[in-house]
Amino acid sequence: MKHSVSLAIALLSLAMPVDATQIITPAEASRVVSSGSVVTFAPVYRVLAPEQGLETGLGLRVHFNASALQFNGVSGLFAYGVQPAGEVMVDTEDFDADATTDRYVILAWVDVMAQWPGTDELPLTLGAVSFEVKNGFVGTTYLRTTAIDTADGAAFQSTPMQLDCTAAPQVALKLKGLLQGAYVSVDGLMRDSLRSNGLLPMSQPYSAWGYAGNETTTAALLATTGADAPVDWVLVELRDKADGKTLLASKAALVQRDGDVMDATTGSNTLGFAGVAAGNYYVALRHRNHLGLLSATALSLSATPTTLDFSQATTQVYGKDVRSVQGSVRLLPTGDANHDNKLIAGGLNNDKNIVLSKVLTDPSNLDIRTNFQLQGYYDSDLNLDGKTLYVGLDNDINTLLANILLAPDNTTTSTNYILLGSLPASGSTP
Ligand SMILES: [Ca+2]
Ligand SMILES: [Ca+2]
Ligand SMILES: [Ca+2]
Ligand SMILES: [Ca+2]
Repeated sequence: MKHSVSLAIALLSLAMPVDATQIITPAEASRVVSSGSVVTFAPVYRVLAPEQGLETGLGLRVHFNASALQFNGVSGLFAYGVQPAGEVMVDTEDFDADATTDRYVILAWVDVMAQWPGTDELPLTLGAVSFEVKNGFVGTTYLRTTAIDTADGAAFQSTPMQLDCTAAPQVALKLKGLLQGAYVSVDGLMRDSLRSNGLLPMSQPYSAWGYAGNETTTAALLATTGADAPVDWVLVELRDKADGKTLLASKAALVQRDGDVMDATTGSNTLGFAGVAAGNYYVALRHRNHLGLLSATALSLSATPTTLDFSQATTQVYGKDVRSVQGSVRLLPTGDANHDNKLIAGGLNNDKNIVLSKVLTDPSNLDIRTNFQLQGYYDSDLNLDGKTLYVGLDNDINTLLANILLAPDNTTTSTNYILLGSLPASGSTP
């Protein structure tokens, strides 16, 4: 391994085009992370060069602070000319002029024909260097890159990645819930049509509810397929153990096809609530157009994750159990297009008309047809298939109607029945 790295360094000393500038920037410029979380540093390569940007290669040191970060390994290295990754070295010479970054690892690519990187598709992500934030480290640290050799006039520029490390959350939760609108019983999974149609927003959509969080997700997580593919954004709330109404903390997250709620940024199925002390809290799971649920009792939450699975029949919920029954699983009922915590199909404030008016008033529905299909990420898309549809196959109304007609207390099977959600109102939001 050492031999290859030495070879790489030697070969990089060969002629480089005069005035070439090799540039490394991190895929993410900065991140807020907590103790124990995994950080990926992905160097992105560009070049400013007179001769089509072709080089003999690139040798990088990735510098880090060993008091803050544990080096985990390197994966997904750009293949052309890649050399085996070196072991962790002590930065005695302080190549990056940052005394706090006391270690480095070497990544190197070499091409004796000086055709590197062998592609003109720049910028190029060179790989992923993985670290874990050490327990107990709180503060700011940097991942910096320096070049092993920039011989013969080639210049090197790099931008560090900034990590702001916070204390590990004192409250962690593993939460699960299934959304009826998206649930496909033959699969036992929810559909991810919003994601696969590119409709799922990168930022949390609950600002309209007065939620001011700045959660965002990543292109990599939105590219996930299979049972862990993201279905939609949900809102998780911690409420006061005294009444279940007083909101104490909120977090927007993504729910996966199998119902696991994941951190939108890291993809972890453990949700941490920064700045919340361990203790007893009611836990709510809410969605844009489904009735929300609250835990039956205040749960004891601590740094060790507490599990709450609303999809299990054995999991009790607060108030009347309004969950939809599908075989052995339980679902958050869909249909609350105007999010007033009620499902109404006829009369004042009904959800059916929200869907109808959304379809009829869209400017592209020139003929004002009731069977118009409106593509997009809208609360009126009650089955989360990426389109709002009032009548016809896969319309957004039938499940809403069924939830009302089949409600256990709707003894007269009336379309005017109002199905009240069981989630108690908190503050200004229903
Ligand atoms: Ca250093
Ligand atoms: Ca999962
Ligand atoms: Ca409603
Ligand atoms: Ca739909």
